[in-house]
Amino acid sequence: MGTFGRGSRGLRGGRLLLVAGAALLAAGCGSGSGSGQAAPAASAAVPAASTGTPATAGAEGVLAPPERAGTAFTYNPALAPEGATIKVGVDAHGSSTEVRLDVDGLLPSRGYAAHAHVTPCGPTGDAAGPHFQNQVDPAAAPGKPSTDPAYANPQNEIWLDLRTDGTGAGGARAEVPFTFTDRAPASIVIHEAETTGTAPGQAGSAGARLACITVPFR
Ligand SMILES: [Cu+2]
Repeated sequence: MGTFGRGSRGLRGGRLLLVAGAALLAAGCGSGSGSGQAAPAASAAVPAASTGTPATAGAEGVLAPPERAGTAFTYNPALAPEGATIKVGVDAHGSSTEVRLDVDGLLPSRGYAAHAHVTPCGPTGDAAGPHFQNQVDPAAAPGKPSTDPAYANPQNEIWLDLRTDGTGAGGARAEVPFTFTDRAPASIVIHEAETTGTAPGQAGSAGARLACITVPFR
């Protein structure tokens, strides 16, 4: 009799299963970065397939044209085909943040520049706004993006340039030395250029916006 109520306690972990999928996305790199740290207690509720640190936020979507897109948009199906999958995992580690981007179904053996942007995706690529910057470039303004390497760099922004394999799959991982408090990015944009510019006056530039996924970063 005394044991009657105890069997259901494990149900408390059910909500954690929602984040388990995102954790698997982040685990794709297999870097094992958390090997020296004790696993959070919450991981006990995650099925044995969990192999990496749990992602604290993220999103997953299938590219669709704007008129049918919900989370993941393609603005150029020739270069970012409809049906391609985009996955983003966001994981805070103390004072730094790891962001992982995984794609499948893009063009094979091609580079794509990608970054975190400040607003959610919308009907056109412009909707995502400029790049998220931890320290905001005071010289930037609407229609005049930051191109100063002192601000437009992969320590102050989140750059996820990747190169696909022969099947169109690929991924990138960024670890940046900041977390999100009052401000956070809201999307990842995939650009036409194969890599992001770094020279003065071109830093952060990567050409037309091909695709976008709206991502909660916290
Ligand atoms: Cu960008």
